[in-house]
Amino acid sequence: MALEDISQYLRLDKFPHIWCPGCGNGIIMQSVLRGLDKLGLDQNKIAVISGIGCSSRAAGYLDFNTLHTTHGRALTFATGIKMAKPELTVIVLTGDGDCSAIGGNHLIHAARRNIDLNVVVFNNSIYGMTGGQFSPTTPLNDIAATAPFGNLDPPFDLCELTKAAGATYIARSTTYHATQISNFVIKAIQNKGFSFLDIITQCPVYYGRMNKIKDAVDMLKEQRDNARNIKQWSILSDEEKQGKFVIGELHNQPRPEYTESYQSLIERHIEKRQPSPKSEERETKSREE
Ligand SMILES: Cc1ncc(C[n+]2csc(CCOP(=O)(O)OP(=O)(O)O)c2C)c(N)n1
Repeated sequence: MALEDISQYLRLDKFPHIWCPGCGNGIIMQSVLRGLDKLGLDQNKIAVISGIGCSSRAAGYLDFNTLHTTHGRALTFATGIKMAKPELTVIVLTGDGDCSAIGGNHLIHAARRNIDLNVVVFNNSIYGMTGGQFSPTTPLNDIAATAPFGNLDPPFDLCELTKAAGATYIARSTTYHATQISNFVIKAIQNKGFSFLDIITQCPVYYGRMNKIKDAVDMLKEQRDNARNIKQWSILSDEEKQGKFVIGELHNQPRPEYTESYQSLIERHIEKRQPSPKSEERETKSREE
């Protein structure tokens, strides 16, 4: 099947991109665009916000309203934009470090508010841009530039974290399952509330090399072999779950969205302050006197 041409969403003058050979970031970026293309949204009504990191460079390559902000602060800028212009579809492209280390606080509070943002985490389990330091999603005992003898910090499950914090749509996929990513992007945007997509991706140059995985293809094969759909996952014992992870739509439970609640608060307040006919009469009288 021929794929749709999605070049109208790219700033082709910004290419070549900075990503290393074998990096999964381009697969995620393309899958996001394919989801957006299927939705047929007005390109000028989409805002893409990112922080700092290899993954966050994606915003610069996309021809929407874009902001490439500061490390860990993508969600704060995105929140401001959504509050000021709730009619926009706001997408946050971020890394595991950007959104769950320095930006972890903003992540849980944006989820708690259920503000209508669509977060796509390029989860490569490492700080790619700065040379392979461990991140909050680096698996236990894996090697990183800052953990040469193995990582001692137990990793976050970002889907469990955002579920506990209050996100209303949560899904996980991998760069091996690219078409699934596009479908989740569509569902995320259709959810009126905080949507969170945890996309497992490969960093062959830092993570792969330090952990003795031969190349990007082997990393993709690991994703294929270790991913379990929800049904398969549900029958595994804790022991069988070791080294594996669940992919699929993990949570979909709508509740009131923040910008809508904010708008109705304003309207309720204005209504309360409407002058009653009697007080208007009194005012006219006092003006006439
Ligand atoms: C305030 C601040 N602290 C630290 C940095 C350095 N820095 C830039 S990107 C980055 C980590 C990026 O990791 P991640 O968000 O996982 O993205 P990746 O590069 O792996 O895609 C760090 C620590 C910075 N730019 N600003």
